[in-house]
Amino acid sequence: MKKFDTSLYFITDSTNYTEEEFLFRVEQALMGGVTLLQLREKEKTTREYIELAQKVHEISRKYNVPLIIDDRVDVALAIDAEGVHVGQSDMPVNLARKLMGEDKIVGATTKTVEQAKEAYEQGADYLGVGAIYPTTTKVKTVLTSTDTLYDICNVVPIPVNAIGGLNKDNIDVLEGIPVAGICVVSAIMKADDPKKATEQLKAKAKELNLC
Ligand code: TZP
Ligand code: MG
Repeated sequence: MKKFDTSLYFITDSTNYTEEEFLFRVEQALMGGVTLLQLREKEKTTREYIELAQKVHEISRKYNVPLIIDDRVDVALAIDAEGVHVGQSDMPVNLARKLMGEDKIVGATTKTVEQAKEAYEQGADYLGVGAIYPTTTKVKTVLTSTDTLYDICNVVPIPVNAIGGLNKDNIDVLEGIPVAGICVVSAIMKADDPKKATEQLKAKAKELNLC
């Protein structure tokens, strides 16, 4: 049975960390209470991506947190990850769903109401919408307004998460928008203390009724 909670969705970025430091930070975030984890690698070879994914999966399993692989259905299937996340330039959602099967999680990035409807109709389990704020994470993205985010939340019956430049000091911009949660990279990945940063984000999101 597919069960997942997008309320505090941590997306990793191993850039600038040794593997040991990276895995330590991922585990700290899991200890701090992230509810969903995405491994996102843009520079690695397929072999490197798989090897890192296996190590991350070993850790995420201990915390019963589903692991989502960014972009790569083949890597997700190869390591038996719980899901895959596809963007607008990646494999279309319907094909990712076909390959992953009904029991796996398929997430999609959408920036407009039309894209959101299409991803839902093609079988997406959740959506990431943004960037809400400019981001320093390596990504080609444009900003999505909170009005569009609001409209997307109201048009699809699946969890919708906000993403992009979010941290504990600015997520109040989401108050009143029926998001299922937030996705963050830097706010946890680059924190001095990733466990503490996760706990603080979670507390703030709860306070704002974002999850
Ligand atoms: N998609 C839209 S913004 C973004 C992605 C992958 C990066 C978010 O990273 P950060 O560091 O939380 O701004
Ligand atoms: Mg992608």
